[in-house]
Amino acid sequence: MIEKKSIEYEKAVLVGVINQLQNAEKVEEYLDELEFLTYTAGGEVTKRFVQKMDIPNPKTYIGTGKMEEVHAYVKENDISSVIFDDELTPAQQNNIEKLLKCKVMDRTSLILDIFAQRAKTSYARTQVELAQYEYLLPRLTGLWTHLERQRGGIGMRGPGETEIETDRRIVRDRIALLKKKLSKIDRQMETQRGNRGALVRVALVGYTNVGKSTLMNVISKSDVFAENKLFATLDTTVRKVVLGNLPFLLSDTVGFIRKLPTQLVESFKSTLDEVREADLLLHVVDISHPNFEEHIASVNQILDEIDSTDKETIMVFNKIDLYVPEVIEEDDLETEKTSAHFTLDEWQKTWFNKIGDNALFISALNKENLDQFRHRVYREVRDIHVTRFPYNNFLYPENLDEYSQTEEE
Ligand SMILES: Nc1nc2c(ncn2[C@@H]2O[C@H](COP(=O)(O)OP(=O)(O)OP(=O)(O)O)[C@@H](O)[C@H]2O)c(=O)[nH]1
Ligand SMILES: [Mg+2]
Repeated sequence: MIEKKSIEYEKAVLVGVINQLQNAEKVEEYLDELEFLTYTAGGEVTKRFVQKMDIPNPKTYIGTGKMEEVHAYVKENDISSVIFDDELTPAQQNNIEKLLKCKVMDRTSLILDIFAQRAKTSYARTQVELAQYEYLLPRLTGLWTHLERQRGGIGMRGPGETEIETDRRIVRDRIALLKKKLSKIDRQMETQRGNRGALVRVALVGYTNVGKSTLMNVISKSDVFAENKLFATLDTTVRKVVLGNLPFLLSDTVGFIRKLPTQLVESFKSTLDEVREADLLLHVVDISHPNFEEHIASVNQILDEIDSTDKETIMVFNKIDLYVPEVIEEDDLETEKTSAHFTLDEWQKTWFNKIGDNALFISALNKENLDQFRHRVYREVRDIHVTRFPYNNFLYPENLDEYSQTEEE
């Protein structure tokens, strides 16, 4: 498991479906994201297939005619993977693999693959491996031959047990082992967190690639890996940051995505503990992304899954340097104004009306409005600190021109 070494770009095609829940435009946007995921995993997309259908075909997800089209293209162009935007049932995945004779993946398995590629520490690798096995368990078929080597005959096979049942048992054992390993690390991490003392804890959360690590780096002057690919960060980094004379802990963690596989959320629970135990969330949003409102909703949904929705939250709209509204030409009387046409000013007003000064607009890359950001965070952290330690009356200067100190944990 987990092996995914050299990256040479494999040719892939994408498949999406238009239905009552997602119109043609949405599907294109989802496929844009799927293409970005494919690229992150080391694939190059050469074609997209889209079909309109309300109810998916239980055997092959898309219809027979469409499947033939895909098949012809795959054969002709030496395609190695066909990637579906929606989750396939284990049976569908099997059937399609047999028909197309190439790798068949869905969004979930692609995300798992990226996580496997990106997991560096043994902790992250254990979490990903667990998620991979849980995804695989219902998908085990007789074709899963590489287990044969590990099985090593004697004592492994009960009387009358079929091969596939043996495979399932091996996987279940492995899952149990990984869970045990994780809970041991969890206890260690809990102790570590307990040792951090009485500092206020702030966590950066948000969709993947919105600039969390970049913001972490400029605020804490640290050097967390950031790049223009999805899921650059898997492991949590915690830094002690001092604003004025007020120290607090800032953590940067894994980004979220639409339809984040539940297996991953489950096995990353401890990584997400950092979020769950935070006093304040900084929800970072990439305002230059056309779907940023949907991203906010996806993030909120995952926060809900880990019981973290009622936390104090500041919305940080990042990448204002890249934001360009759609424009309606003066002689165009047809197009109706939507939020896509909002200027940055209009967005600021809209959010100010919703949540007042809990909305900030910055550019972490160009360091725009960072002073405002620091002041807002300072104020919030100070309030939390004062509430928690009412008798701790050291002076907090309102002048925050000195932010230079940071320390590694
Ligand atoms: N133009 C612009 N680019 C930015 C800004 N902030 C971050 N970026 C870029 O956005 C990309 C993603 O940044 P990261 O900091 O890695 O994003 P992240 O949220 O940590 O992403 P994951 O760890 O993958 O979830 C990088 O290429 C950054 O240089 C910004 O304010 N403006
Ligand atoms: Mg990051």
